[in-house]
Amino acid sequence: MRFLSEINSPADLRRLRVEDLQEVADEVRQFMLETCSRVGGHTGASLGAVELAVAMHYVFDTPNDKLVWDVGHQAYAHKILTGRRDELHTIKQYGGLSGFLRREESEYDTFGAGHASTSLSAALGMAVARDTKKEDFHVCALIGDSSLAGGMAMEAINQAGHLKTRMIVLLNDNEMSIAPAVGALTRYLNRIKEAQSYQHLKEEIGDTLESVPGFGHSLRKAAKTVKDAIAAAVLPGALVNELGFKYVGYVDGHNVPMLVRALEEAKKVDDGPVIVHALTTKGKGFPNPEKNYYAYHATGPFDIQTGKGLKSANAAAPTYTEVFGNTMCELMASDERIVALTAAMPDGTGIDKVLEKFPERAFDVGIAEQHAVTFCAGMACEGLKPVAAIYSTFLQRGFDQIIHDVCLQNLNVTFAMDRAGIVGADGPTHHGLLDIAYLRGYPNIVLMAPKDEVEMRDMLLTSIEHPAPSALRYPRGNGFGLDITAAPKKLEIGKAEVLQEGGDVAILALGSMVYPAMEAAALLDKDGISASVINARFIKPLDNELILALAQSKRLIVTVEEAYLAGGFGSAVLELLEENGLQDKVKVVRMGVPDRIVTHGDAKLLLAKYGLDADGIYTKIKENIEVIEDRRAVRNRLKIVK
Ligand SMILES: Cc1ncc(C[n+]2csc(CCOP(=O)(O)OP(=O)(O)O)c2C)c(N)n1
Repeated sequence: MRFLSEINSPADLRRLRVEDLQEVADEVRQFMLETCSRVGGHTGASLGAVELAVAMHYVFDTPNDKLVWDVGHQAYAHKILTGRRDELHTIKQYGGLSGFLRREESEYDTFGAGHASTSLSAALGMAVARDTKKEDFHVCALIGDSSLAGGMAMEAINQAGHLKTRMIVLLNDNEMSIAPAVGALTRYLNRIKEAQSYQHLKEEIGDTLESVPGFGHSLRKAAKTVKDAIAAAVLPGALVNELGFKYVGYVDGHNVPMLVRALEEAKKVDDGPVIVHALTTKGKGFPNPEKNYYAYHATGPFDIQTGKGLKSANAAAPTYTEVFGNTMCELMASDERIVALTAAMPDGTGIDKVLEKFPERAFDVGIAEQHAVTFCAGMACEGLKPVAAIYSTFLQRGFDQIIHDVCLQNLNVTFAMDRAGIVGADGPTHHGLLDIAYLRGYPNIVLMAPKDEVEMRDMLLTSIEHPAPSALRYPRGNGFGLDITAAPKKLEIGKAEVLQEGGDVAILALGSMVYPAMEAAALLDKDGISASVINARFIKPLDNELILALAQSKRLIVTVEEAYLAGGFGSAVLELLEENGLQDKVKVVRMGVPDRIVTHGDAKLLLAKYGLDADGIYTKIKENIEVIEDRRAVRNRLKIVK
């Protein structure tokens, strides 16, 4: 590497000549490919933004000038150029670099990211702070075409255009979200491109007409007027101007000198916001020529020659996501009122299958979770049965809509919350640990968590058939490989499942924690402690009758959930006991995630860290029960540790 090995900060990059930058970008791309082929990552997204990162760090005086990245999944080149090159191989691993941006990780990460569409608001905030403090630096936000369509970004455009704040938006337009970009804004951006091409064509035609002897000038004039009229109608750049933004573009987002020129032009605009429109190709340079766009966005380790994934071909059990997608197809085939929805995650949620099979009853609304929820509410008002498949973490965006539009009006909307719990490598921005807390506190909603994929099918049917709001939460990853050929059946709402009866302690386990609880009970049994294991199934409503009976008959109840403890399932159990005056009758120990930010890394490891596995449950119960040996009795006596 002629240049890259000497670039330890953007200042090193800025010492180079513009003519050398394309080679720098090539080296960055090669380095990224070599690293990602070994450790995986958001390979495709980041490969597409290599030249953008090089140009931005060249043109802007970072970190004095502020670069704000949207989502942050495309920022690997930024990490490489800002002193993190040698750590890139640790990306997304426990103790390693974050897969997104974190202020604690680097002074060049000016704003944390992970969820989409935040960059323009944050950048505008920084620009306004700069002006308020009478400071002088540039602020440049980089945002993808799909994230630009997110509600927050639109709201920021509205305010930036109104305030006329000096800031730069670099639009990374690859016509892709994770799947192909959808929506009217995508069409609009395409029209800008068409109009720009037309502008170039017009200039060429103009020159040709000019050269016609005798008539040249007047012909050109006429052509100009007619064509300008057409241009005004089709030139969607006008809309950009109407909103108070200047527009530079479009430019080839893989041509560094051109990008440098465009950004230099944008820097000169000092009376308001400006958009630089760069066209890029997602996965640029990825070795596999096959157009597999899902593979381009994020990859595991791959063969650097062929681009083929290196994951073992072991036949793993189907994921919850796959089972969900297939079950939706089954249920939709027999009930025409069921409609399905994803917010820009068709493959991630399993809705891709539904979109294929029932294109007229399935919707990809783009990165628009808030809209998605109220859109479902509207459909439910008219008798449809919408199922919104949204990751637990992204549904946080739709909180008020769930309350105000769905629950308050008691509408039949089902929220299928994939990736509930600890998700692993994507880390704190993506863990789905809050859904119980944010959904439990308002009337009308039924909230449940299946212990396995069979129960997930049952819960999906139960939710859809329940004429009111409901949500089911299920984890990332594989199910247990159970037989799922039986038709889903409706469950009784608010009824838990007693899996094992035991006298000493009751383990109330939720969702993903049910099987580990069974294993823990088996370990306890060897130590002479007999445990009841209850599959809670419902967080709301709780199985009051069962829990109150347990409180009367047991001296220790342990609740286990893969969620934040604050406001969680265990809290609900405690509240129930308190409401019934039983809080002093039984000791309750809650297991879950404490009030800490959970880092990124292997999910198993993180779960173990918080005691959320069989060993952890076993150990916790042992800490709370003292076995007092009694040789004369059939069974040892047990003492609850106060
Ligand atoms: C609120 C939210 N919803 C969904 C996602 C999942 N997600 C991550 S990247 C992405 C696509 C972003 O597309 P775009 O902005 O065009 O950037 P590109 O990946 O094409 O560079 C999506 C949907 C997210 N990060 N945040």
